[in-house]
Amino acid sequence: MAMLSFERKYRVRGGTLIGGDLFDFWVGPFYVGFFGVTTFLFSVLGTALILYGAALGPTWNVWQISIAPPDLSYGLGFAPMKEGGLWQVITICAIGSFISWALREVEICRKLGIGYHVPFAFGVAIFAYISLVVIRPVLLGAWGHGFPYGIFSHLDWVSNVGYQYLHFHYNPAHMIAVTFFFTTTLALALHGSLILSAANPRKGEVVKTPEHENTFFRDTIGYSIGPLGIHRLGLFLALSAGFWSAVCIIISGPFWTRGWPEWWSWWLDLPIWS
Ligand code: 07D
Ligand code: 07D
Ligand code: U10
Repeated sequence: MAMLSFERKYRVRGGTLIGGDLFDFWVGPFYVGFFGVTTFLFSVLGTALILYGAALGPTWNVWQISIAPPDLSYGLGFAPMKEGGLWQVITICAIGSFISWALREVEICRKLGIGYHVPFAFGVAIFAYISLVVIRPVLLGAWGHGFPYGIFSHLDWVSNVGYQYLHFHYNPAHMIAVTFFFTTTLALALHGSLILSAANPRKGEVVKTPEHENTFFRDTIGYSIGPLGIHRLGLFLALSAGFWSAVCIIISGPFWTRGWPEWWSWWLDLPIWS
């Protein structure tokens, strides 16, 4: 079925989580829905506040614009707008718009009768963000532990927090997360190349089948995970990367305050060496 006639067939009312028929319509290609409206409102307000913060700040250089969180001395309280309150409201807008976006995805899934895999996956990214700006700051007792909203300033934050623990590569959860990120790209490279090799042949040649794909890996490594399996694996790898990232930063500070290299002394302290 051509895309346009498929869209006509599925663009029917129903499946909304909230608001009934009220916002159950499309604007051009975009489905709106109650959560489209909340996404829109949160993102317009958040963006406007970033622009306001930039207007206050010393520069219009996009690389250097930065909205800093409050000073640590404000703890978990509200700070005045110009001293980090802006960061706090922008954080609320960001969380509001990310969660609205995920719920709008859920409504679209319900209309289409497909699973909730995509919003679930986005939920893991949202969890990673919330671990940085809510969970860890709350566990450490100050919003000032969140990262600043600026292109280069957030890189400075990552580097500073990394060196605060001496050598962040020794964080075991960071190792697991990094390994999952690397494995995700390996899996996507293998999958993308395999599909193109079979499904996009040279002019005049026939398209090959999933049997060809299976056989390639059986011949090469003795096992094929199969056409559905590789997508399950890809999703697992990518979500695990995000999940272990959240773990690696939540444990840094709230559950381990010394340098990460020192964590490994449990190995030297094993009774079997003495
Ligand atoms: C390709 C999908 C499209 C999304 C894009 C990002 C904005 C920000 C706002 C100036 C893959 C749009 C960008 C809306 C503009 C203002 C106020 C996704 C794709 C193109 N980072 N980070 C980047 C964010 C964190 C780190 C780039 C966001 C953590 C490192 C971009 C968040 C840590 C490097 C960016 C976030 C961290 C980057 C490219 C939120 C650990 C780089 C991102 C909300 C996770 C790279 C100059 C990209 C770079 C980079 C955005 C959080 C580390 C500006 C929105 C605090 C080490 N980050 N980041 O392609 O070049 O993502 O930086 O959590 O090297 Mg970052
Ligand atoms: C948080 C993004 C969420 C995004 C959302 C959506 C918009 C809309 C609109 C485009 C999690 C945003 C959408 C804004 C845009 C339009 C229209 C994703 C998030 C919800 N590290 N490290 C990680 C590596 C070092 C350090 C994670 C590698 C050094 C710290 C990952 C190396 C030191 C932190 C990772 C390396 C250090 C991390 C990041 C190599 C510094 C974190 C991925 C090869 C000296 C962060 C939860 C991630 C983390 C993190 C990889 C090196 C410090 C595993 C490969 C040794 C302090 N590092 N790192 O989390 O875990 O994505 O955050 O050297 O906080 Mg690291
Ligand atoms: C996959 C796949 C598969 C496919 C696929 C894909 C995965 C089975 C079948 C999909 C993959 C791709 C297409 C490949 C490329 C994708 C990436 C590299 C990922 C990164 C993506 C991007 C960088 C694109 C990001 C674009 C976005 C998020 C769209 C932006 C949308 C809007 C601004 C409108 C949002 C709609 C809302 C909020 C709903 C409500 C709508 C309205 C109220 C009306 C419309 C309003 C507006 C247009 C104004 C909106 C303004 C906003 C939000 C604020 C902006 C701020 C200001 C400065 C004002 O597996 O195989 O093939 O294809």
